Amino acid sequence: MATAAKILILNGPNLNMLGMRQPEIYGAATLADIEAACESRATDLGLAVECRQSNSEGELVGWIQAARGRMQGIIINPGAYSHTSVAILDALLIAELPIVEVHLSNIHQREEFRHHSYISKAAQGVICGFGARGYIMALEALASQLAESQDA
Ligand code: CA2
Repeated sequence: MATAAKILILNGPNLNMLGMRQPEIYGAATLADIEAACESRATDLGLAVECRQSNSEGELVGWIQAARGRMQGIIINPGAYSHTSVAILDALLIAELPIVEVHLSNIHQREEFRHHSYISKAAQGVICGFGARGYIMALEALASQLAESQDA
């Protein structure tokens, strides 16, 4: 049996606080809930996931660099670094992997400074506004794309 494709799921600053404050914006699920749901859906889809969260830009860059050649895709919610980080953008471009950017909230309905994401330039697609379900949608998108590329 072929080994399962591996997807790195990265969450940026403050997302470790999910479920504790501002549920009207970010939902009631904790990061542990989201990661458990991703692990379960990934198993159904024949994928393996590695989930990591950091409040540090450098740590996120290090994990993206390490994913090159080891992972088959990246799902990333860069949190506030979406709106500031050329370093994370560059790391994602270097990774040469399919990347899906996820935001829990619809960043386009929020303050103007959240409307632009540096990360989107490296992303194949962006999912925002669907809450925790966005991560599952991202996994499903990568699974069908990986299956298509294996068939080709
Ligand atoms: O909507 C998203 O997923 C965001 O990436 C979340 C970031 C925000 O800076 C982006 O503009 C959009 C913030 C994450 C903060 O998470 C919190 C968790 C619990 C309580 C308060 C904030």
